[in-house]
Amino acid sequence: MSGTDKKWWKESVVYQVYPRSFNDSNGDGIGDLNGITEKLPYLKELGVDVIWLSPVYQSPNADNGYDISNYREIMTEFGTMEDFDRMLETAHELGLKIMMDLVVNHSSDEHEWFRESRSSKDNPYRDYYIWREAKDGKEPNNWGSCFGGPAWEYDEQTDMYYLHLFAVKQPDLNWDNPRVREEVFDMMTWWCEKGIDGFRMDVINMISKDPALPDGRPGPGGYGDPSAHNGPHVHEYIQEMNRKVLSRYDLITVGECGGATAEDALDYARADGKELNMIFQFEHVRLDDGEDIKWAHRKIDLTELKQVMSKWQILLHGKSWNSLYWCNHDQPRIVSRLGNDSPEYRELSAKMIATNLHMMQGTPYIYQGEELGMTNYPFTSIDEFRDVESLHAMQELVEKKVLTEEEIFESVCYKGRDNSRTPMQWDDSSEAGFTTGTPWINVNPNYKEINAKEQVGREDSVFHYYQKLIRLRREHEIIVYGSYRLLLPESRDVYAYERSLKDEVLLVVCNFTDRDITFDVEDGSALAEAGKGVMLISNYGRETLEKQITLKPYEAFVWKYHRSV
Ligand code: TEU
Ligand code: CA
Repeated sequence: MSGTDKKWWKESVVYQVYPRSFNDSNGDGIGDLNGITEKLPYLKELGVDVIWLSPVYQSPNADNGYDISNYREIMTEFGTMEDFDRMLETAHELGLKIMMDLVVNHSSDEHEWFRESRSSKDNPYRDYYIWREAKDGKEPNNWGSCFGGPAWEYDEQTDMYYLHLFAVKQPDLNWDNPRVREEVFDMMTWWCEKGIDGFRMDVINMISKDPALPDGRPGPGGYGDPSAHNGPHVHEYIQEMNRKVLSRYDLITVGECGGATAEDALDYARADGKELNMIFQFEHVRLDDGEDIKWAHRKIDLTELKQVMSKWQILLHGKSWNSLYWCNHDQPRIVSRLGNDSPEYRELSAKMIATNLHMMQGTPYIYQGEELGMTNYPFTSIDEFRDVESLHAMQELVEKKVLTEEEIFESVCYKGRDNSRTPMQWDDSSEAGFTTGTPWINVNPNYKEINAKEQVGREDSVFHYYQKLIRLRREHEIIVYGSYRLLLPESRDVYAYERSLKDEVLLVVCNFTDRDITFDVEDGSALAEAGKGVMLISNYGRETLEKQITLKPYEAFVWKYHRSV
């Protein structure tokens, strides 16, 4: 295999479902599998190929399913294994594939392995997790957990500490133990045999820890940064997983790799197919972080965004494969973050941002509600939050005087993960049609204006625009396989780029401002042939191009032409 081979997963569009917030079929306020099955025709109509399901396994929900207590059972609130099988079968009948979330950096502390492991030092499962003695009466090193506090928890029973890079209830599995790896590979094989179509791998670049467990550089909260990314054996373990499981099936695989550089991607998403198909990188969603800290934020600078996106587009072309995403269950809503969620510009800017991403090279991921231009939630009090990360941050950073109460609240409102976890807005009936009961988290009050039913019924909606972007990808090979060139790198207002394949060119132009902007088509792309092309999509109904045009606020269009030689 080489980096330019054609593959179905390069030509696919993925839709992420966060089951807890998608559709509740039995009125308990929690989304479930039967709720998803009911909505598969909606996803078919949108036109996506693959559904990534956030975790549906048995879990005490300390982190909404990212803390798994049994990898072969379905979470009680979500239904039964029969419900799962029916969902999978219905999806396949409709031609939709199902990608499972694989969360194996850690399990729940309620997993049988961990119960055994913590019970005694000589238990056969002891070495399934990472246990260490106290050092000078304290934690074995200075590492902090990603959710705040130390990454070590003291356990009285055996007078030792266990490692948890995330919540206390998410102990890290010990991947250096070959039995752990076999257990994980067996479990993956079991799901593949059921007929699932792929895996999204949670924090997969953190599974191999430096055995010396060295102190990390302390951040603002006082804890050290764990040296857990790209650990010494990470590629060896992923290659073993590939040999023993992935290579035996025709799967789509994406590894979540926070902190990965584009160079790292060439190793994880190798053209020779020995590891994963692609990774989720984080560089573009960290551009509004404060220095060293997620919870201080600044405005995204468009020139920096262009630099980051372009670097990934260019470096991976022909050598690896990109994933393309703005949103997921950990990120705020993109229209509130990078666009303009006022009634006047919400739809226009949502379409513009979508155009910008969907015309790039890579496999696009759409997060539920993004196709409607769903917005951040208007939080007014701490009781409205559910997320372990946000709740912890609000407590800890105030206690440690890193930020004031007002500062952290403002920041969590802007960037907190609950923004994207509010229920899917299906229609304008009570609770947006998500549940007949009381939802586990508030519905965004704007559901009367923003909902699927209204948008499916309206030709110029954000929904129909996404539907068209997806269709274009299927119809124009250049969108999948063409090369990329950034235009006007210095512009702080316009993001314009070209894609090329043989003699075909796509010109993609996006105005990221709420102002009229003059754009010189000739300057931008040496486009003498402008008059002879065709408009593939435009959020203002623009049909033709002149040499100089005035872009309207948040205008986006895609022009396709043949380069004369
Ligand atoms: O996320 C890993 C991760 O590093 C971040 O996205 C994290 O959620 C946080 O936003 C850091 O500030 C994955 C999952 O996507 C996330 O939902 C889980 O909470 C986490 O792993 C632990 O399983
Ligand atoms: Ca339910």
